[in-house]
Amino acid sequence: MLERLQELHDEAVVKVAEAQDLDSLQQVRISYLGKKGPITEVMKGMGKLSNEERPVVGAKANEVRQSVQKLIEEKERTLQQAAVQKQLAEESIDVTLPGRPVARGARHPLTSVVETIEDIFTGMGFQVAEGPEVETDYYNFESLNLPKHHPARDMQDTFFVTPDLLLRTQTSPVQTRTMEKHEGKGPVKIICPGKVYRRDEDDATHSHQFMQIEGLVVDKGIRMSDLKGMFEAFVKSYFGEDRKMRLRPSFFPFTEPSAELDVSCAMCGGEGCRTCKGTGWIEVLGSGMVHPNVLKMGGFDPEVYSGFAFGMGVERFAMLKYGIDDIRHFYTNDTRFLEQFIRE
Ligand code: 2NL
Repeated sequence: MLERLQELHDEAVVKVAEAQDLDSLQQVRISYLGKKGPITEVMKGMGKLSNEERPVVGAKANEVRQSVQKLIEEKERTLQQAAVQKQLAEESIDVTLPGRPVARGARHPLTSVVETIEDIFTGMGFQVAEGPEVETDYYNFESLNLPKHHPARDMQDTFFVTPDLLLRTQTSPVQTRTMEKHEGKGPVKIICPGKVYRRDEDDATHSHQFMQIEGLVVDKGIRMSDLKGMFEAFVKSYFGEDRKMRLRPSFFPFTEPSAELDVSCAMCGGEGCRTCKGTGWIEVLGSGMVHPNVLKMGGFDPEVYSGFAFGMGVERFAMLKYGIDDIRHFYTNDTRFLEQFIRE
């Protein structure tokens, strides 16, 4: 019996060593230590033994049981650890792998231009003012010295919503609204960026919706030289120190006198080329001294106050800055166009 027990022990040692996973180890446990296992069988037969033999065989049986039990437990721990290691290896994340690229957005070029111009003017003490895109005939035309049937209204073919409501054709109504709020007391120093609308056929240089930035300064003693000095600072800041500027007489119903601002052509340095149509100059904005009627309608006494105003097309500035040849690129949302403005 002692030999049989030793045999069983040695067999079990081999079986435990062979078990490759927890399931087969469980099978080994059942077959050797279970109620119907061979060790139990041997122990059942112990009744037939003599009083001398019984404790010896009993002790051996227990020893074998405990030894096998211990081996199985050790093996179980090893297999469990191996299983955890395997799972960790399978589920591990390689933190050194490069990430999947994320599609980056870009500021729209018109937004960039508006922000740049806003920064320059706020740096000179201007406030940014905004107002409605659906305007009354009064604020869009009347208050700007364009009474009904004034021929200059033809210059701006208009989208009407009702006979009295329209999509603003310029941002000037924001300026007259701001003047009203000041109740005749200066200074007013604002720029008004925003969308405006005109009934134009869309083509490479025209759009029925575009963006404008207008500026207005009203105070006591404002003169044409103030307008010129401010333009000098603006041109240097936006276009660069090396650019020259000039004012050229012009006409607008809301300013008198009126002047257009030209900047020397960056392409040819003022020599004359295709971009500047051989003149050496690029027209960038319209301006002038605020017409006394406009001051009056804004609630200011033109005998006491004076002012200057200017207006520029944002698309034109962006086209000059980035060399864009078709205004429609700004509105068609072609990502191949927009992606070119992603900054690192
Ligand atoms: C242009 C010319 C201009 C103004 C806009 C203005 C506004 C008020 C009073 C007087 Cl409230 N003037 N705005 C003045 C001169 C020119 O715009 O060619 N814009 C694209």
